[in-house]
Amino acid sequence: MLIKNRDDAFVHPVTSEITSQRQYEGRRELMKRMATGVAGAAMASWAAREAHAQSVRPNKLAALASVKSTVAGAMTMDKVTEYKDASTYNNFYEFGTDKADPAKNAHTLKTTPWTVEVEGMVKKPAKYTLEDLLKLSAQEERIYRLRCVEGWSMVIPWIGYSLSELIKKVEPLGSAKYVEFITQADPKTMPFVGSRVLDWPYVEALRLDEAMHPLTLLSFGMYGEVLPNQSGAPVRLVVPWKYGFKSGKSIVKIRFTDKQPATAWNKAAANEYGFFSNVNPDVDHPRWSQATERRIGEDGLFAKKRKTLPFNGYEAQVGQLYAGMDLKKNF
Ligand SMILES: Nc1nc2c(c(=O)[nH]1)N[C@H]1C(S)=C(S)[C@@H](COP(=O)(O)O)O[C@H]1N2
Ligand SMILES: [Mo]
Repeated sequence: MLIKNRDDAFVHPVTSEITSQRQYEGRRELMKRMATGVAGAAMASWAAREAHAQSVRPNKLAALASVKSTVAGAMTMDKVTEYKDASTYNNFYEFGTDKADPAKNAHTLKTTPWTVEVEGMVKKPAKYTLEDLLKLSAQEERIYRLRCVEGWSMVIPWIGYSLSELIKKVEPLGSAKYVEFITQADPKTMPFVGSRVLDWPYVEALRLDEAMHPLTLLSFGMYGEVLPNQSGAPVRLVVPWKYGFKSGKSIVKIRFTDKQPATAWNKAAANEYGFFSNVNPDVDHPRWSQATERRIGEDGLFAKKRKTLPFNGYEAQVGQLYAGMDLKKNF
């Protein structure tokens, strides 16, 4: 039922899918009755899960737009991944390393109030509240492929605007060469911050020209709704031509610098995760091939693996950024 609503919302993004409080109560009541009635234990646990999903489901935020993107390459004809998969198969190590952990644990993340501090080599450093950020530019829906370095991919209708809109507002100095994204690291609300897998906070970075590229998205929502916590609420980056780990979640600070920042996965294993991390089927990870990928939702017994495309299929848009660079050295 939930999923069907979401598909409708995707096909008709303008159609409101807000459930009225009465309908909502009604549905919960129905599920409770089913759980306590003749349906038995299996149904009871299903209903409990469904009721939980309903209770944590965010409201559609009025500030989220559903205008289809006009940025070249920002839409794909690939089938959109089911919301259920996109929101239950996640990497967000602050909430555990299992793909199912973030959906289970991220309800403790506190997303209000939220501020993003922009600092470093800019003329106009500023502290933005989430509300200010939401209003800073017109939002669009962009359907991007996201390719994880582990060999799976998804297709997600994100909502947000080009990060370049924010960058233009803060006016980087001529000396600024890189943009660093520092994410939330609060041990009180993020149970695995402090685990030894990574150095916290989770930090990622882009070269300034990559950050300015119109495909680089500052995202507040997906599937017509605010981001669920496990997807990086309330604001994250999506850099579709790079491996997923470059897309930092739950960003609290954006810093402009002239030196290449140390990034979380690069610090953890520099030989496995380079600074650029452009999707490249010709450069294997030291422990596995990057030539193919598994599209989440297509993993039946007979599902064929997909060929991974250079720059995740966005080469026409971003290839120029790397003209003359040895992409095997600069992986
Ligand atoms: N803060 C933070 N951001 C993160 C991660 C993380 O562990 N912590 N994981 C990254 C990885 S490895 C991937 S593949 C994507 C996954 O995004 P998704 O769960 O929305 O698909 O988020 C990236 N951003
Ligand atoms: Mo990833």
